[in-house]
Amino acid sequence: MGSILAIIIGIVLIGLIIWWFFGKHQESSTAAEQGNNVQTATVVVKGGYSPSTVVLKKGVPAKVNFDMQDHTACLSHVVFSSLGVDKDLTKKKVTTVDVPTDKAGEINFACGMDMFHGKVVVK
Ligand SMILES: [Cu+2]
Repeated sequence: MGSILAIIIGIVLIGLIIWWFFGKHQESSTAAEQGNNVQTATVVVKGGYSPSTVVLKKGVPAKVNFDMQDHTACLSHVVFSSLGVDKDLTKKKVTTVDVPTDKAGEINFACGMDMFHGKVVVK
């Protein structure tokens, strides 16, 4: 009996690994909340970024809040390499990154090891 169980566990694990690498992960996207000449969006950091895509309006100053709910070293930093931003998310529960919206385009961000990815879309 024990070996059958081990085989089943093995098959499930292999399935999970295949799904992780080749499966089409659902990408969540959220539009920023519009305020008085400011727009804000919150990304929950927990085993990844949720949502992984934030949509910002061009020309409105933007704040993207990273709500840290993860305890792994992997996600402890968020890096916007094109902006030269590298923030330690473990200092505060919520860390705000000011994102420039002067031109339309995509700004990518990632964890400190470049394993988890998200992006900000300005349009
Ligand atoms: Cu990482």
